Amino acid sequence: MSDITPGAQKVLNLLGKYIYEDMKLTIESAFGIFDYDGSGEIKLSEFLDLLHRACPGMENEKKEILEVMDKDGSKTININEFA
Ligand SMILES: [Ca+2]
Repeated sequence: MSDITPGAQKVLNLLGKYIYEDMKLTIESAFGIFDYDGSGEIKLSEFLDLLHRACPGMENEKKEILEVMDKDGSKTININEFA
C-alpha cells in the first residue's frame, strides 16, 4: 500500500482503527462480517459501506482505496486483497 495518497492512507488508518480497536476483530472475522452474502468476496458496495462507517466523508480517497484494493479489477475484494 505504498502507492496511495496521504488522504487515502488516512482513511485506511481509520478503517484499521475501526476494525481492530473499536470492533476488536481479526482480518478473518472482519472479512466474514462484511461479506454479507457469504460469497467469500466483499462487493465494492459492501466495502464502501464499511469505509463509510469507519470514516464519514473523504469520498475521493475511498474511491482511490477501492481501485487500489481490487487488484484484479473483479469489482469484489477477496481475503487476499483485503489482508
Ligand atoms: Ca478483486
